[in-house]
Amino acid sequence: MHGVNAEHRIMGILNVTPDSFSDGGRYLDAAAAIEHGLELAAQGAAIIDVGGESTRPGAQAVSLEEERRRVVPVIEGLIAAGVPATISIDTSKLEVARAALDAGASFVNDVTALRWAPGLAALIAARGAGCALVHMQGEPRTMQEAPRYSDVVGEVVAFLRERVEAATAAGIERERILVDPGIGFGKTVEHNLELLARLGELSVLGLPILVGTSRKSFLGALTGRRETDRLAATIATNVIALLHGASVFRVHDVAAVRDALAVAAATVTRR
Ligand code: PMM
Repeated sequence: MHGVNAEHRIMGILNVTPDSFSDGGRYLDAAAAIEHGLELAAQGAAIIDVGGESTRPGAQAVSLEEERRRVVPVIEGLIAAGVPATISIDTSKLEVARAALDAGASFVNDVTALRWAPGLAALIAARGAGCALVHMQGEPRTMQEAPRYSDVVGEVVAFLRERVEAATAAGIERERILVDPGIGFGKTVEHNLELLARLGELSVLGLPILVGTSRKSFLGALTGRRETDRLAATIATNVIALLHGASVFRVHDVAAVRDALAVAAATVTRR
């Protein structure tokens, strides 16, 4: 194994959407969402990823006003409560990112890798914020219809290299960038598994690797489990990702994944 990073961090998922991947709208109420975010931090999440628009396959787009209305009170509430975590905003919209940064977020998780919103890269640079650059083939509404690659890992690496160059050219500091293969974003089960098995190849980019496998549908395809019963499968993929050099893990179930990664990291450092 190369590039194993014992100093890993967990990014806890706080979806403030009625149709989110697995939370089923439980956190649409701002007070409940703030409470859940504080709980994720207490369980060991170093980053809380607040999202107001679902990017699950086939999801409908949300208006700018609605997305902002969902996320801003939650970020303000977490900051007011002194949450001991970095707040990340999961958005592809310039205005939502700006409002979130104004409210106290300091990281932008854009699944379009700063391709869709002109000015978003410049905003992140001007604020000195961090960002995740995520690989996606196609767009969320249709990306799972016919994903196709000749070499999925090579294409993901080339894409991320180009996006890192674009981000740094816009003034974002390299030290503030995470790269993410975009598990499930325009990928078949086979593509996702190949990316996990060869994740270490992303280390050529020289940047920390973020992975998001939590409860995703390829885990359902492999286990036959529904979304809320995929914790064991989620843990397996996160341990695999850690062994292949990932250092940030985006998950719903922070406490369980934290324990699994603590054991995995403590073991690999003794090799
Ligand atoms: N996956 C989802 C949403 N945002 N962001 C990053 N950086 N990486 C991911 O893999 C990712 C993401 C979809 O999952 P959700 O609907 O459970 O949030």
